[in-house]
Amino acid sequence: MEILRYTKNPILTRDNVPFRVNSIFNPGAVKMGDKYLLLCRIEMPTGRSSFVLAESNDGNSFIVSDKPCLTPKNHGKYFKYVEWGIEDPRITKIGDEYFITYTGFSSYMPLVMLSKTKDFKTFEVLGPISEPSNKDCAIFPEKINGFYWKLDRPAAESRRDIWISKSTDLIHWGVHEFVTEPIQGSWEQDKIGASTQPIKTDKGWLLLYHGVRGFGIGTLYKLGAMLLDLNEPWKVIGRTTEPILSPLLDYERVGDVNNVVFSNGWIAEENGDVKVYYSGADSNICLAETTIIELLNLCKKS
Ligand code: BMA
Repeated sequence: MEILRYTKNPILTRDNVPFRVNSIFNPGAVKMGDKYLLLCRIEMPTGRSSFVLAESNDGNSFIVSDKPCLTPKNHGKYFKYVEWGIEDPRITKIGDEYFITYTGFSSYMPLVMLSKTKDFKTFEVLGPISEPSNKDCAIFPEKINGFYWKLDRPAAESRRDIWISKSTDLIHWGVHEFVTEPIQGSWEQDKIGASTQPIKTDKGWLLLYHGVRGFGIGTLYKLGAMLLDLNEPWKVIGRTTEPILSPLLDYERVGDVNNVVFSNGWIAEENGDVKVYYSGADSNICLAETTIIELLNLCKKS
């Protein structure tokens, strides 16, 4: 079963950006006080990506800032790892700081970068937290068994699986362990990767993930959900067998990369509602709405 799309999708396109960009897509999402924030990937006319902030009071209509807030040039001694762009931010609030994991792209190939901020105005770049090739990194919002944990997606030969590792300081990571792999013969058979920061529920950690299947001349990116054990987060205890969002509408079918729904940000409200921010065809920002209960039920059907 698919989750509900917002009727006014897409909520942001490049026409809403007050400066010249090719596209705006794949935002990280978080609530700061009463404000909904999207840290959006913008592909600049050069074809390299940076981030810009968009703000909203209701989570539906967003105003995009008048200039990028984080660019490759802000990366000082790490510039060589992000020279070709920074992509797909995921935001996790820990204490009063927001930790942002994202792809650094360069001739060294994609790796996971980490920065932090308190206000989304100034950012401290902490550096790479993986070797290449790795992407799709999401940090859990609290310590489990005395450690911070992150999910990521190393590219090992032809394998594209989700792995987990732990840390005491969010900078040094180790004890890597395999979590799960694409299900063969299904919509996600070629690659999977964590989409969003995990949300804590009393049944386990909820995670959105993307799955990819290649066919003929193209690929299809769809979204699923899984539930990870609360205390042993490397254990998958539930998983959707069918996608919960697939590219069906024109704004998901046609764009810079056709037939893609991709997400790296969602916001859980205190009442259990969940706003999933996603992009159609790598060319816009859209909203879909669900609840913790619906997601838990969908994960049960595995
Ligand atoms: C992935 C990432 C995303 C992109 C998706 C679909 O590998 O690069 O940024 O949205 O492909 O093109």
